[in-house]
Amino acid sequence: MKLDDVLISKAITEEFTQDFLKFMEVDVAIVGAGPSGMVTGYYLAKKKKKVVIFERKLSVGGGMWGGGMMFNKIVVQEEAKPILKEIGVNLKEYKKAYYVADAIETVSTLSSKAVKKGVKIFNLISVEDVMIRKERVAGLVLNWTAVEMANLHVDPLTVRSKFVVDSTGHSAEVANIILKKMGRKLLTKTGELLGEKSMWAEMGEKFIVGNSKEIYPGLYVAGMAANAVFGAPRMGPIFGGMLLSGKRVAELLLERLK
Ligand code: 48F
Repeated sequence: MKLDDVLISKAITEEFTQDFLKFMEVDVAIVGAGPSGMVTGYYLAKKKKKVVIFERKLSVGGGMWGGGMMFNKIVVQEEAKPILKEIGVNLKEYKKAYYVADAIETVSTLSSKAVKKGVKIFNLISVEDVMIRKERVAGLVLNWTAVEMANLHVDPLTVRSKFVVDSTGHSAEVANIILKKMGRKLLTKTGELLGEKSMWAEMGEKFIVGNSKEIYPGLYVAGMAANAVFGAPRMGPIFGGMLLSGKRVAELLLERLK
């Protein structure tokens, strides 16, 4: 078969553009394709919601690839086992109620299942701002990560969504945008972003699901960002809370989208 270089280029350009146009107006726009964001997306797409995830980096998976200190195993507790079972990740019971999974298998299986359920993931795109309409978050403002890295003076583009999820991990970037850029209060005790506390697996995991909720009209928070917003501890390489948090936010959003 004779290959035409330009035809290959046209295929990529046309198909990407079609996808990008299709996902410019969605039910839920998720910021960050770490474990919590991908689980949120998976459970929303399972119920046929239109979901897009924007991921700054080349790869999805956030902080999961490296397990703990680059030993690429993750630990999950009993409560999160059903999520990994449903997704199809192999688990080994290490001690009663402590399960170990391969980090690479977990990220690759989770991203594959999310995408196959209908979640659209755009990588290499950074969320740099939000669209606020009628005192609620109504979409995201995007730019290429390469533009951000090179500090180029290029204007962004905007997508509209019924809801936004901040699953950007420790940096809680969307929450920070609301606070710093808009100067508006979050739905926390003080209205401020309370900041994550030092590592404590038990407490971090205990609080994360309760912290996974709406933090500004139209904006939900999932994963480590939830503990950062509400001043709870980080939990290190136990990932059950990330998965449960993602599922919780999907459940809350499914109620709102009814
Ligand atoms: O950090 P990350 O994995 O978040 P998570 O789902 O999981 C946290 C754990 O990995 C770990 C932990 C568990 O004990 O504490 O840290 O809460 O994934 C966050 C993703 O968001 C992307 C970032 O590149 C990463 O892949 N991200 C962050 N800011 C932006 C973004 C942004 N402004 N635009 C797009 N993507």
